[in-house]
Amino acid sequence: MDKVTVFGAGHVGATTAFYLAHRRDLDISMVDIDGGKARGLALDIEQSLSYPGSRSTVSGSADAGEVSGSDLVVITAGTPRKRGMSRLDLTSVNAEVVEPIARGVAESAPNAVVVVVTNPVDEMTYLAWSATGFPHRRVVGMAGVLDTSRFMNFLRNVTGVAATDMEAMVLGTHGDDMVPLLDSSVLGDRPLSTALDGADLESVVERTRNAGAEIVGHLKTGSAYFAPAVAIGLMVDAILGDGGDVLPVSTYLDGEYGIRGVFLGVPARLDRSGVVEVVELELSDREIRMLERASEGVLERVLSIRRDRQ
Ligand code: 2OP
Repeated sequence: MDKVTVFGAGHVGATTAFYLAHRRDLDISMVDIDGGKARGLALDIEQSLSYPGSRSTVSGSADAGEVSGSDLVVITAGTPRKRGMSRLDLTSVNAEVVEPIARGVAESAPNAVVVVVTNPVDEMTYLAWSATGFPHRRVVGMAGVLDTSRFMNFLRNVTGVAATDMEAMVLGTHGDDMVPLLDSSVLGDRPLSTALDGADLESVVERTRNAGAEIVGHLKTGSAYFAPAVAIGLMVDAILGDGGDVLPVSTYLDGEYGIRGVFLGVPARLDRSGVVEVVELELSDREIRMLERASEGVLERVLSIRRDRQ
């Protein structure tokens, strides 16, 4: 059975462990600085598996060494946003959490694929990659699947078209430089940019960009977790299922889309080795320009994090 370790037993980590335990037969370890919380939630999750018939096992601990032997690691640990905060406001506090976890993963689970969820995700993915010393392909960030899921949901609200009849994708950063593909996405059998009128499309894009903040605004002290957990589940399926699925993920670009040296949301083919290839879609000029702008922002922020942490 594959072993997955989830760092963080907060809402995102625990919901992810629950979803994964039901979805696939896995040996799941949840690690949290609050070991009691991780243990209690692990017991609860494992006790939910009998009737559905999942053979997964779930354990919880404060010991980061539990990651040993993991095939896949999901890092959700860190502080979530509170009302009025942007994801970038979390940079320094979450860097302190993600870096040591990543170093521990490199030591105890040197062959694992790492999925980073902690925000700001594109920057934290870079930090995790550099702290592990792993090849780029084995460290990916989760954002595009979540943002695309939200985008499709808002499109469905406006048009009534089911998500299964859309081919849509959101690339770029998990933040203000999110790039919902308007020219390259298809709704039914029409390009998105002609299927909706300008004002409707603009409001769907705005709502997608602010979807995380909208939820934080309602919850006041936490952020979303159901849709993030399902998005993580899709990535875990793609990686452990080894089928070469293409998903939008934050991955290292080495000249693809004309961008180099940053982790950014683009479509990538995933298997058990991580990212097999970045898939270069034929984007419109404006989509490419938006991706370039997004990459410049991430690069600037990563350089400033590196300066701060030297
Ligand atoms: C969100 O967008 C938590 O960043 C995550 O809801």
